[in-house]
Amino acid sequence: MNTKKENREVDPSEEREYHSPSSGIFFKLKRHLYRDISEYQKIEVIENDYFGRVLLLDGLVQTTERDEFFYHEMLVHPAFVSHPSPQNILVIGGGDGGALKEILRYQIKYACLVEIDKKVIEVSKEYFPWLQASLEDERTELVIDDGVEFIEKTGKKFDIVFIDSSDPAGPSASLHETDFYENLKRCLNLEGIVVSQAGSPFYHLDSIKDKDAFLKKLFKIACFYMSPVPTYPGGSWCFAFLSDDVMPLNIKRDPPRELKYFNLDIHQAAFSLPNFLKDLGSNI
Ligand code: AG3
Repeated sequence: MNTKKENREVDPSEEREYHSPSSGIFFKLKRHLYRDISEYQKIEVIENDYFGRVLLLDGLVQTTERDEFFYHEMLVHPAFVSHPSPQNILVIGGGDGGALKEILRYQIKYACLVEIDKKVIEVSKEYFPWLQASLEDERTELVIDDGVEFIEKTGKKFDIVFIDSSDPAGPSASLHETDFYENLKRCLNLEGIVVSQAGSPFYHLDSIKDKDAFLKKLFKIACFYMSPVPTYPGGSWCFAFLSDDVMPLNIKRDPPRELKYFNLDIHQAAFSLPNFLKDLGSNI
């Protein structure tokens, strides 16, 4: 998480994300492709020799061409292999389109992408080629709206909802709160699943523990799983799997063959947690 900004050196030849006040990740700039401040946040796309194009929102790395598959495959496929019949899918956030690209690999009826910041969509369309293709798919609907408001007013119900937010600050903050998840339950079909990104098990443990406490009150099945994501703080990331009916380790289908990271062995292993996360208590 981005903490204190004082005393931060600025080197114009690189882009940095601080993970603590004294450590973080840097990218040497091949060039700046885009940099502007939207109604909601600072949006940047840079080019780096190793990672290719990198999208940052308010200075936080969201996705890179080279390692996006870890995060997007692990956000999407665990729910798809465990749901009995996923047809109507919702993504809140995820304006870069990486999650949508994974969802559209399945034979679904409808995928709705709700992104608050239309600038993120415009910029991602230009710099991340998979977004344009996913938006052109006839099963996709793009809605520019605040995810919290969309959930409050929609009459639609979904089989799987993915919360592809940024960290709990700025426009994403409310997507990490109890009220949002409470409302979300109304939009779930029977056997519905919610998967949300939950932060770094190393840097954001307190926030993961808070979430665990309120999520277990709301969902019968509420557990975390983990995946490496090389460019995120700490290099590994937590996801929450939430449902009243569906057990994640009860596999219903094979994943697509063409994936780079996810397979059924990885799925099984991802739900095994290190000791410092175990006291969260799994209920699967
Ligand atoms: N969603 C998760 C981004 C979290 C990154 N946090 C950070 N770098 N501190 C990203 C959206 C990708 N579709």
